[in-house]
Amino acid sequence: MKRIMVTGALGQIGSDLVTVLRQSYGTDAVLATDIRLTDHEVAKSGPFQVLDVTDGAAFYQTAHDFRADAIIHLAALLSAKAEADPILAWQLNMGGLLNGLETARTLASQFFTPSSIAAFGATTPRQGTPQDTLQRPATIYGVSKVSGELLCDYYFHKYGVDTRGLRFPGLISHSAPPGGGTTDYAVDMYWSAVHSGSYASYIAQGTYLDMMYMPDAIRAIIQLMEADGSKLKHRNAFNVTAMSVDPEAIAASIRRHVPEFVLRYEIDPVRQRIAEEWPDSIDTSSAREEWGFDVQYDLDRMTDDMISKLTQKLR
Ligand code: AKB
Repeated sequence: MKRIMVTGALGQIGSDLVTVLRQSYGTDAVLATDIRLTDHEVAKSGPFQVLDVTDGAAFYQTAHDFRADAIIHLAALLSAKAEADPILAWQLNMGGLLNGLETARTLASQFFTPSSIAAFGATTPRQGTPQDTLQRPATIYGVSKVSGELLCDYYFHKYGVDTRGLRFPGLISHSAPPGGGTTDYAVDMYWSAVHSGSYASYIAQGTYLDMMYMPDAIRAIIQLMEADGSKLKHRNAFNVTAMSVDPEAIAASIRRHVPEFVLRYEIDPVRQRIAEEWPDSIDTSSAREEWGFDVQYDLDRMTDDMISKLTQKLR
């Protein structure tokens, strides 16, 4: 049976992913790790270990002791937080990744890590952004994502490590709040719609970004990890998305449930600049052709589920 170790497991992706992995592979077959122990359900519902991914010896020892066949490395600083502390971003995002890859090489484990639409830049085609294209990002987060993609490909070609990755758009989830991203305005908008009926967006009207609902992101990770490696022409990392939206489009979708919802704008120049560097909509044909990527949630279906789940939480 496959044994999977997850880093950054108490974060936005990890919280949902570990729950689904434990349902599919068995509770004891999935080790959740994070920099600190909190009273998070994921830490209480199965194996959990505190791990600082920048400590290479600890990374290796944890994976070795768990006998991990696969490592899903999620621990990283997101775009806005990274821009506020570029040195820490580089040390965590690249140092942690290198430790993960070295561990996977030594233990012959499969290795997954997410990339992001941040790996593109202002000179990348903005509409229908191809899988293979110009990648010259100007944010430290973007620089770490492109470097990470290249490093993962390097480990695959040089050492045969089975590395796989996805370029995630903004991910929207009702179960865990995001931390320090640029696309997080979308999640905040849903929370605010249910809690207060109004929201001040830090991203401007007309700024289109790719987004995806968390259940589709989790399915995509598992589908790619289970895909036949011999059929993959790309590895790090595949373009994936479900929708291209601006704040007004999300607000209109929310108003089908909360008609009085008010959307205002208080633009944050840092996050607006980051968003303007990212594509409007990316092309997912390589992911569809090479391993059958598909999604179940468009904007309205996602909104229906988000509003229903968040309203249940309020009761
Ligand atoms: C962020 O906004 O930083 C992330 C991402 C798109 O990688 N959600």
